[in-house]
This record gives sequence, structure tokens and C-alpha cells, in this order.
Amino acid sequence: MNNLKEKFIEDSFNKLMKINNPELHKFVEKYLTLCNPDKIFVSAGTPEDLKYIKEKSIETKEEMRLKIEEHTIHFDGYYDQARDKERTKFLLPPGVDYGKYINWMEKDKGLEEIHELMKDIMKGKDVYVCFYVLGPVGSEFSIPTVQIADSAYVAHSENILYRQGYEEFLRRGPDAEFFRFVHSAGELDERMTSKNIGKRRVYIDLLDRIVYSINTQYGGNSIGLKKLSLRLAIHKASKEGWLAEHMLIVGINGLGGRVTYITGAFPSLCGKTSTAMMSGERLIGDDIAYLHKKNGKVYAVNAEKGMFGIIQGINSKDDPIIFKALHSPGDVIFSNVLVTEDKEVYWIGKDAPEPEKGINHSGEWYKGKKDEKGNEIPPSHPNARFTISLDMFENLDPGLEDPRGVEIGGIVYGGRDSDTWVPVEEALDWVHGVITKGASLESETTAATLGAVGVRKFNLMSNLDFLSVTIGKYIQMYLDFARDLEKLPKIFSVNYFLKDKDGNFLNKKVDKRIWYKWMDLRIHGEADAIKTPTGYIPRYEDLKRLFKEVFDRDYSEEEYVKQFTLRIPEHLEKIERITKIYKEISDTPDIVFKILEEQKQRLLKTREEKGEYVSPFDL
Ligand code: SPV
Ligand code: MN
Repeated sequence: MNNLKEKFIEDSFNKLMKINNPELHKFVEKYLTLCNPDKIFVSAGTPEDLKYIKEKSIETKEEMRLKIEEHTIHFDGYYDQARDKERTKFLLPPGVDYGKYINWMEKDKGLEEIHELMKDIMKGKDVYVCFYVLGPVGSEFSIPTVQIADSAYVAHSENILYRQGYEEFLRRGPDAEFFRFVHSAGELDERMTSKNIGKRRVYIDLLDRIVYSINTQYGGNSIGLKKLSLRLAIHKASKEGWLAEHMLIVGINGLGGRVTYITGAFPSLCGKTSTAMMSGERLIGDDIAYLHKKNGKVYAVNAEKGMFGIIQGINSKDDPIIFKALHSPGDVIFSNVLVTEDKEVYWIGKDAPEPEKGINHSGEWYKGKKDEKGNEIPPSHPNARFTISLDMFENLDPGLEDPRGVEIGGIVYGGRDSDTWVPVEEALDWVHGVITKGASLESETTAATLGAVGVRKFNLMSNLDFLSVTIGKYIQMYLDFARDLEKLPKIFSVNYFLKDKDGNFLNKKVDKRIWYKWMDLRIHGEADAIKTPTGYIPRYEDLKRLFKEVFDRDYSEEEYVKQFTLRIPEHLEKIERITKIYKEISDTPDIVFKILEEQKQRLLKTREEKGEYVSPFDL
């Protein structure tokens, strides 16, 4: 470390040395030597250190101040607006094969390539060495992490999104097992966005628990503790018998003041955040949950303490809590939205008039502006985001910081599905739920991603993008997880996107709250249900009562029948698609085929007796 010593600013060197962990020192030294920054700042997570980093992000122009106090805006490059799946790869030792659904390459080759690209990549820049914990401080669930980043925006984002971990490193000393992230935005252009997008790489070394991310700024690629850490966590969980999931955690207020905590997995842009933020309920997290077992029960913690949320469509009516927080003074970063001359922000779907001009992810923007391919540039990018600490939300549940986590009563899976699943359904049991709901999850593509709209994409547990174990092993982890549980969470599916033949949604956005109220009743054994070939669905009387109680709305039999009709042809097609996918996966557990086949047989039998589309009143 001594050859780097003069680069450390203020008392950074002492801060680093105070941590008694030779492995940490070796790691930091290795990558700071390779990347060769000008100056090194070590954050101890104190208010002064956080302020220093935020000031730097403004000084370097990675962020700009906005009208509301403490708000800033950041832009990613025009072609750096989402997770780069293609150039995100696991580095695997020789002889290990993760199959075609997971992107991977040979470790030695990958390391050679990335080390070459990282040489001197931080030259002329400051670097920030920051410490965090994933999960509540002082929890046995939590994972210490170190982030090296030459982007003040990345460090600032992490300071909002994660719990500080310097003290945890001091406490754990040489015993700390930790995740490591090295990020460089690489060379920047005059807009302070990554220039060498062609050399964008996110490489994940599972065995050494290091993630390298270079020549990119978009949060999903650059914020180590977000999806990069999820990949490492899934791998760690697979060794230790817990689950690291792409899940929200919400507390549902039930009878007599009880709170029932439910986790939910949804692919991006399918209502995950809006479920976590249902008004009248309790927020714990909206993206990453760690599920552990204790005394025969399942507990979950939110790995994060902030939200990196999609801003498109956020408006004062549908999202009052977020809308209010986004208009309150506090540490908020807007990214890739439109900023006007008055330093106000606008995004698609905000209930405010669209400005004629401003600055956005394409630079100077005016209505009708086209990009080099002739496509009209919207005022904000569909994946534009806001970064905010959860404590700015009034519905935050104090369970967020409970080191034990919150006890989980239910697990939900949902995707964009216009024609198959009913709005809510309980699985027959754990194994049935894991296989026909979690492992069968699909989602239709939206206009927000490239390619055709409405194409169903397989995305088991909404975790496919992040899986760092083979698909078969991951399903087996779920099956094994339940083995020694005394109290199994119930598994549910939901579908917020069911449509009629004319393409109209069969439910209002807010209806989802009723489905969760029903789950709460089911979890506590307070509602009967109708058994169908695909699971248990609500009785009309229960939903009618809940709609009345919660929304003072009359829920008609006609609505119920339309929403909860069993759609046998669509279900059979789905089983066919899913079976085909699993046949191509070499380590699919046999039970997957068995459970899918049993469901198929139940559906065929019902079709014979009752026809293709069966009203819930006939089931
Ligand atoms: C998602 O896309 O699922 C997100 C945002 O939560 S990202 O950080 O890009 O993963
Ligand atoms: Mn996510």
C-alpha cells in the first residue's frame, strides 16, 4: 500500500488501515494499483464523508442541483440506459457450464480481458472506497461489502440506497467475509457520460466474490450493491441454504392490528414497486429480499434501504406517497428525466404539462427531436429512475431495520400476462407453487424494452437475469428450503394485466390491494377458497366484502366471472411452453415435469367435464 500512500487524501489512509483485515487491504491495493486513480478517498460513512461525496458528484458535473433543496439530476449516456445483459457475464472455472439461459465465460479469459481494460482506467480521476452492509446492521443475515468506484454518482447513489458498513468492517476485523465491487465509468465525454460504451463490461467472479463493472454508468450496471450483489448473493445463498430473491417485501394490515408480511417477485416493469407502495399498507422493500429460516419459520430482510425506482408513470393520483417524496426536500437523485430552465423535472406520465424543451438523456431536447436513427426522442427515457432513501416515505415499516427480519406469511409471483392466470390464486402447496407459479413465471415484453411487444419471456422467479447457479439447482434450492420448515409460507400467483378480448384490462390498478387482503385471510385460515385444477381461488362473497370494506365499491358477479374464469386452452399452452423450456435445461429436477404433467391432466379432465372456459361458479 505504501506506493499508493501519497494518493490518499485527508485521513483516508488511516481510515483504511484502521480496519484490521489484510485481505481487504490486499484487494484495495491490487485494484487501485491497476486502475491508477489520481486521488483516493476512503469513506467511513460519517455525515461529513457522505456530504463530501455528494459535493464531489456536483463538482465533477456527474450530477446537477435542481430547484428543490438537496435534489440532483444525473444523466447516463444515450446508449447506456439499461442493464446490458449481453455484456454481463459470470466468470466460471473450466469445466463448469451454466447452459444457454445464463451468460457466462471462462474465468481466466474473462479476467485477462477485464484486467487489460481496467489498466489505468481511473487515471486523472478521484476514486472512492466505500463500505456498506447488505441487510440491516448487526444482523446475522447481512453481508459486508466494499465498493471501489471512480464515479461520485455511483458512491452517492449507494449512500442513499444502502446501510453504511465501515463500523461493521471494524467490528468483524479479519473474520469479515465480504463482497467486492470495482467500478469505473471509464473515459467520460463532455456531458460526463461514459464514452467507451463498446468496452462496457460487467464481469462477475463468483468464487472470489468480485464484480467488475466498467465503461458504463446506468445504475443497474454500475451500482455494485444492486443487481451485481444479487448475483453474488444467490451463489452464496446456494451454499448456505437460504434464498436471495428479486422480491419486494410488503406488510399487509389485517384484523386486530396484525401485520402479515408478504414477499413478491415480478420482472422489471410489472408492478413490483407499486405493490410495495400500496397505500394503506406497509413498505419494507421493493427490489431485493434475503429469505432465511429460523425456528422453522421464514424471515426476510430487505438488502437495501432505498429505492432505485422507475419514474415513468408516477403521478399524484396513483402514487401519492412517491409523488410527495419526490417533491419534498431531501437527498433524491433523478436520472434520465427532462430538466427545464427553471431546474424543474418532468417525466412521461407525470400529471403536469409537458415542457417544450429542456435537457434530457439526449442533451438539449425539444418536442419532436429525433435521434440519429430517426426515432422521436421522448422527454424522459422509459427506464428513467429516481434514487431515494426509504425513510422519505410515510408508509415505511419499522421492521426494515429489524436485525431478525420480518416473518413471511406468503410469497407471490406475477408477470405481465394478458390471458392466462387469474388475478390471484393460491398454490396447492409449496412444491406446486414453486413449480407452476415461480418456475413457470413468464412476462410479456413492453414498449419499454427493445424488440417486439407482447412476446412472452420465460423468467423464473423473476430472477433469471441474475441467476448465478444453474436453473435446475436454483429450483432444487427452493424445494430443499421448505424441508425443515414448520410453518411454510403460502405461495400465490397474481396477474395485474389480465385483459378481455378487446384488449381492455379487467382490473383497476388499485384492485391489487384486495388480492393481498385476501392472501392475509388465507394465511390466517380465515377464508375458504375454491379448489381449481391450478390452485385455490377466492370465493365471490369474500371479494365482494373486501371490495366494499376497502374501497367502498360494489364488486359485481359479472366482474368476478370475467376475472376468475378458468382459461383451460391458455393454461395448456403455457404448460407446453414451460415443459419445452425445462426439457432443454439439463439439470431440471424430475419433479418439475411431474407437477406440470399432473396439472395438465387435471385441466384436461375439467375440460372434458365442463368445457374450455369455466366460470368460477361452476368449479
Ligand atoms: C430492475 O430492472 O429490476 C431494477 C433496476 O430494479 S436495475 O438496477 O437496473 O436492476
Ligand atoms: Mn429489480
